Amino acid sequence: MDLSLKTNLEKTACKVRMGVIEGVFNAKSGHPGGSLSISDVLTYLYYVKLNVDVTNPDMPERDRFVLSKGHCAPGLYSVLSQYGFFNTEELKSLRHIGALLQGHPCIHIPGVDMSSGSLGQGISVACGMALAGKIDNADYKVYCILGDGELQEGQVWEAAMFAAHNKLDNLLAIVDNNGLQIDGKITDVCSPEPITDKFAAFGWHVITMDAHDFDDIERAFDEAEKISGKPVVIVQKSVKGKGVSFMENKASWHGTAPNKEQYDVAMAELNKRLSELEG
Ligand SMILES: Cc1ncc(C[n+]2csc(CCOP(=O)(O)OP(=O)(O)O)c2C)c(N)n1
Repeated sequence: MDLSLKTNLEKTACKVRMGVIEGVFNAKSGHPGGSLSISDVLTYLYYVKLNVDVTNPDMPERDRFVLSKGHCAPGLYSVLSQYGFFNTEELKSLRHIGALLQGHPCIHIPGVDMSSGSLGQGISVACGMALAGKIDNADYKVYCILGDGELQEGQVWEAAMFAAHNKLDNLLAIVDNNGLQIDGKITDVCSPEPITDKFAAFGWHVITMDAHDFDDIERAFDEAEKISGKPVVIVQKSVKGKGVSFMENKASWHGTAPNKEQYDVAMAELNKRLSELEG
């Protein structure tokens, strides 16, 4: 990847992470861990891949994005605000009564294509959007992020079967394989492993990538672009809480907001990282 593009993406992802912390801190609730693990791929999607227009969020030919693990709304809201769908100030009223940004993505928010939060449903809707695109001969693509804990939902596998049956090669799913869910390791609670073999058995083209390395992200998305005749899934190896040292790899940060002291430490770390990138 071009070095200046890579640095710019890293800087943006850092700002996306700051927005996540800002949001959950001000809400005093919300989901930082799984938002931080998808901050890089969200940044890549919005700044490199998705054909979307902030001045026309409902543009019919836009690429669609569904956050199937809807509890990670702080990550989605943060990237949407960075990209310009709405003001970053909105993040400070996350989850407040009457505010634009509620705890889970809602379709009335500019840039949000689907309300989500009930795990398993988002990928099913994404399949429907992709099938509609095929029927309409439209050339938009549908992107969908799922959690690895979310794979415990039976509905995910109905959708997986449906997507392969209908040869939905305009659908790209990304599984955020951070290895943790609300109350511990996915492999202790109810293991969805081997994730790659399962999707392959369901008829998908499977790609793996390092979720926090933009060179590898580009490689994976480039490979996905070349596949036709079947849906594609990218299983990204990620770190829950990535970018905030005390949140990394800790299930306890799944749905907990930082207090003022923790907020200050997190922001200081992210600011330091941003300054390093800005050289
Ligand atoms: C149908 C349904 N059951 C339960 C929940 C409650 N819930 C919210 S997040 C979560 C764990 C999800 O784990 P994972 O998909 O791995 O998310 P991540 O670690 O990426 O945040 C659960 C069970 C839900 N949102 N929907």
